[in-house]
Amino acid sequence: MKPITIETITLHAIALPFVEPLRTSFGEEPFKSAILVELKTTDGVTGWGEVSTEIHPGYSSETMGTAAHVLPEFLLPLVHGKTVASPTEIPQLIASVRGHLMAKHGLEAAAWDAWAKTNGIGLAEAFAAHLPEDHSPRGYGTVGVSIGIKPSVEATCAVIQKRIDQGYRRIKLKIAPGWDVELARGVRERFPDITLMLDANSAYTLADADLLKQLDAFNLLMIEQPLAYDDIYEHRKLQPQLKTPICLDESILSADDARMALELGACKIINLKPARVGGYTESLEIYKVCVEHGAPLWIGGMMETGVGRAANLAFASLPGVTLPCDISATDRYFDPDVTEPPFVIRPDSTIPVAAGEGIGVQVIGGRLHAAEHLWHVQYPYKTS
Ligand code: OSB
Ligand code: MG
Repeated sequence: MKPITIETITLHAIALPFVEPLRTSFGEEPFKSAILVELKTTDGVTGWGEVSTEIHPGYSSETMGTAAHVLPEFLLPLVHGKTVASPTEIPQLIASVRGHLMAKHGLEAAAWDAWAKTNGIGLAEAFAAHLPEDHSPRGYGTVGVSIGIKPSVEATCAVIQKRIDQGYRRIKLKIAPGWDVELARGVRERFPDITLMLDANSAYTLADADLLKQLDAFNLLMIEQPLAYDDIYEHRKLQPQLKTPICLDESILSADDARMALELGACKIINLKPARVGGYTESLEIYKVCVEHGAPLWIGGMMETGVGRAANLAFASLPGVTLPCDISATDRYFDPDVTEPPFVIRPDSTIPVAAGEGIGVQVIGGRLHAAEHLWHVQYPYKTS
């Protein structure tokens, strides 16, 4: 495999209107925000990565503001002019910066795309090149859809029906205190057979164990992140009280966290968001931990643009990703996205990995500029 030498990196802060925003237990973002990382190598190859930070420090402590500060000030100088034989060398180059995992992820992702393109392979093959031979990519990801908090159970059921009609075979509903047991009961009555799961985004405490136990009645695939965003210990106390498997999202920032959570019994399933754990190098380590433990694994999402979604879908095509992923079709998120071609859901709830080298989708210049303009109109003080 050929190495890459990083010549220039350009950051694009963008805002994109959502087709349907996602209300969670911590609120709703006004539009999709991200910093797209454009990396050029000395061979003239361009790689793209997505820093999928939000405006508010609700899901993550990182924001558009922290990423716009840390990338140019601290991270980019550490990689400028550097040659790497593989993108898996990027984390050690930037290890002197603590935290800022989403910013690091976007930078590393751009290097993955450039490296795969330099070597004439798709991103899924690039990931598989760092795994044992029996982990060849499948060419598609099995996916579901995440539905936000709606004004009523009726309104939620209408969206579920629309998503089922589009081909989604796994439905995830956001919950919050007061929007949980009655929601699950109402949806189950209306849809007795769908694969259903809930995501609490850390809205409960151990004192709510009796309420959470009531959710066992609804045959849920899992409940995601019921307790605190930085907790493993109390999830370990909750899991034995529930029949429903707990899946950890916010609490898992590294392969060490995943190992600890699985071995302690704090969860039975891992949600792997490459953005949350600092990139695909750490994601590959988490993947290996899950394979080793026989733990079900799926890829979560940050409502990514086509840049981030293409790479996550490539990762989701690896055979150790065993459950449907939060990677939906383009028309669930944006009209239009900043990339072409769009991702389209098939009737069996799969999305094919984009064909071609690297991420396999093209960034459309005019749409990128429009999205940059919208960001600067909304948040002129955040980036230059
Ligand atoms: O908890 O999974 C989450 C989006 C923003 C912040 C947190 C979460 C989400 C999603 C997005 O659920 C799902 C998607 O990208 O389709
Ligand atoms: Mg989640």
